Amino acid sequence: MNLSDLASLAEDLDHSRLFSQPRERLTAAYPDLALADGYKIQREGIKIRVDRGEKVIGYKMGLTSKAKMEQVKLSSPIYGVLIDSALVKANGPFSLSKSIHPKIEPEIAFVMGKDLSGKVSEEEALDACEYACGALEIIDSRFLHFKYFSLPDVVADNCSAGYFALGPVVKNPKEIKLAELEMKMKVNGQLAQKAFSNSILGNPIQSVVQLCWLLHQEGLGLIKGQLVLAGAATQALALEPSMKVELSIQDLGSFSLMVTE
Ligand code: OOG
Ligand code: MG
Repeated sequence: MNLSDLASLAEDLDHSRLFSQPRERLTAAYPDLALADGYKIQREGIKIRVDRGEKVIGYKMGLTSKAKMEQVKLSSPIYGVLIDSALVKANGPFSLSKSIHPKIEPEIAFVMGKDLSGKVSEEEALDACEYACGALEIIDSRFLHFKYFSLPDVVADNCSAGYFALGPVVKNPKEIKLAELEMKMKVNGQLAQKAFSNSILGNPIQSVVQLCWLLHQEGLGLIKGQLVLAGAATQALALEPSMKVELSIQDLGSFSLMVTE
C-alpha cells in the first residue's frame, strides 16, 4: 500500500474516534494489510493529532499478559502511542460521552528518568525508570462491536488507545517487589478482576524492555519524562454508567474512577 492510502485510512480512523462512529475493520477492504502497514497507519494517525496541537507523552504496550492474549485471541505484544489529552484525573469522573464501546483494564505505568533505546536488560530498564504507579487504561476500539480481527487492524487503531488515569502513589520500581504485586480491580465495591503483576510478561519491566526493542526497529527510543503503560494484567471489562471502578495495587495504593454518561 502506498503512503497516501495509509494516510487516508488514518484519517478515517481519526474521524471514527472524534465522532464516536465505529467502522468496518481495515482488513475487510485490505486483506493483505501487514503489521508494518498497521504501524504506518498508527503513525499517520498520531501525526494528524500532533498537527492539531496534541502532544505525544509516551507509549502503551498491549497484549503483554496471557489474560489479554486469550481475550483478544492474538498473541504478540504490540504498542500504541499515548497522547496528553487522553490522561484523565484519578479519583475523578470519567464520562462515556467521547467513547464508542469503552472497556477498562488494570495496569502499571512507568515514567522514564532517562532516555532508553535498543536492546536493553531488565536492570538497565529499571535504572532508566524514575518511578512506577498504578494505572487504569480505558481502551476503546474504532471497529464495529469491538471485535478483534488481526494485529494490523488493532495496531492501526493505535492499539485501542482511549483514555487512562495514573494512580497518585509513585514508587521507585527498584524499591518495590515489582513482579509480586497483587492487583485488584473492583466495580462498585465488588472484586471484578485480580492478578499478580508477574502476569505482565513475568515482570512489568519486561514491557519496557520489549517496547525499547520494538521502537528500535523504527529508529526510535524512549525519552526521559515519557510514560509507558505496561499492558493489562487481566481481561478488560466493559464500562457502564454509574460504575465506580477502583484499582488497588499492593505498595502502589488505590484510586478510582466514577463512570458517568
Ligand atoms: C488491544 C490493546 C491491548 C493491553 O493492555 O493489553 C492493551 C485491545 O485489547 O483492544 O491495551
Ligand atoms: Mg492496555
